[in-house]
Amino acid sequence: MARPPARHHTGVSGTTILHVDLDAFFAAVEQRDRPELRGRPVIVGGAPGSRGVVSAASYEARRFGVRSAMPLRTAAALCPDGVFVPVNGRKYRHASGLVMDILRRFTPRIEQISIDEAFLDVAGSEALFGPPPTIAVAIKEAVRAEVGLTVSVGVASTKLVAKVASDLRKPDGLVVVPAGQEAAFLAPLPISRLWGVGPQTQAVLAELGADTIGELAAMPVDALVRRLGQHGAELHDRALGIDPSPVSGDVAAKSVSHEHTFSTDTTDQEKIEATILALAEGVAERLRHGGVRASTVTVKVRDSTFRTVTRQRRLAIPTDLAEPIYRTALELARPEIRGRRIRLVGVAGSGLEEPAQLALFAEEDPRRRRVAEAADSIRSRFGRRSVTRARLLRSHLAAPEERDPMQPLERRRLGAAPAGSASPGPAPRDARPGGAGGEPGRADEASQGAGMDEADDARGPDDRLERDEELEGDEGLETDD
Ligand code: TTP
Ligand code: MG
Ligand code: MG
Repeated sequence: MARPPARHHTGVSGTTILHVDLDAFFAAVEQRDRPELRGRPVIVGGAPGSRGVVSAASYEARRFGVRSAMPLRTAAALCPDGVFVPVNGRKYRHASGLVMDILRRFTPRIEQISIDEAFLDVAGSEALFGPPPTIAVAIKEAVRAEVGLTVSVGVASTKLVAKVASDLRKPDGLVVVPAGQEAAFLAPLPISRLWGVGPQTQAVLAELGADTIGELAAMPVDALVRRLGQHGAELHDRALGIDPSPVSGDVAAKSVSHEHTFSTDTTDQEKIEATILALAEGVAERLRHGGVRASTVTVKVRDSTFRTVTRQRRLAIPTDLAEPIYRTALELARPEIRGRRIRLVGVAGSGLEEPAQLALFAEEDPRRRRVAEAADSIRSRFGRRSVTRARLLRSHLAAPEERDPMQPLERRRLGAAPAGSASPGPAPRDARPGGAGGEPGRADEASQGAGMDEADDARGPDDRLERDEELEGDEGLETDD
């Protein structure tokens, strides 16, 4: 795979918006789970004679003309050999969560617009993951490997064009529309592909002589406005691929989080705190790559009885550094950990703020920031695992209790502070717990210990606090190692 371009070259193309949509989603989940249904016309919605409508049709069923929202009876008439299966919402929600968690690895700038699709703005992710088409391929591969489903992806400069693009080569499609090509890309397509064009508008436009998007773009705006009012002007813009709406997702409202389920419930304070450090590092890294800072830190602790508590605190200064996140998380978690067998811990940063808003705030220790940025840049050049805790250098097997002793060379390279040191070392990593508590040496060990990357690499599903909370008790989401 091509080496990611340097940060200052990124975003030049401007085509940083991805639209990702699962293929025949509900039907694909059924085919994944029941191999005998693969290659067959699968219709999700209920029994063929029942009164409901089709939720999803596999691509095999679509050849018979079966479509979503069609009465099941019609589907049965069109496709008598179809396999009709009931809707299993819980299963689809679980699969959807796994996919969204994969997308969140690539950027916190994600806007989920339905159960099976989302927009991403990867402008801040190129240094780490490569140019947007490379990210699209990586997403497709990860979803296939980890969830067993295919997605189609559109890459473009606007949400509108990305969405049209993702739909164009389904299933398993990837369509990239280079900047400047938007209008030409849209021109031959029927107007119905445009957002906000229902059958009524379509009829009016047909009357005016526009069946394709290109014909609409070629019409004088005045004529459209006379006939359709302001909507006419908007449609004209859209026909040219113009869509100013940003990907408005997690940045304003959501959080970046990681959590870890221990392989066996534990009372080992040190192990738990080491895990919290690793989770804080993961959260901080993702904040930096998303170009945002968190103003609130949340910690989640679940014990062996499944009692789950979350505690949160606002920071005086929003941050994208591991240390303040770790320190805060630890203070919040300690009273909840003491004397209990712990099953899971999670750390989240929320109240995400963009740099523009942050000029108001004083910069924290600039040296620490430089160290964190150096680590990011090394990771982006040599891969995620080049600067991280020692255990992660070795394996994807991420159990915090697997604490391989560091090689002396690695220790030097990572610049581990001497035992007892409370100041940030010269290391290219930002998570020096410093005086955050605990005895000397413990912090250093923590830095070698657990891995947030397990949330990324081994257990996408448990990665988000919010959704997990929402679906509390849905053990489909609980992923043990
Ligand atoms: P879509 O993404 O619209 O459709 P799809 O994923 O089945 O097929 P594709 O994207 O490849 O064209 O919808 C996602 C899921 O939402 C779909 O699998 C089932 C559900 N759904 C309904 O239940 N009713 C509907 O009318 C539609 C359109 C979708
Ligand atoms: Mg879909
Ligand atoms: Mg969809």
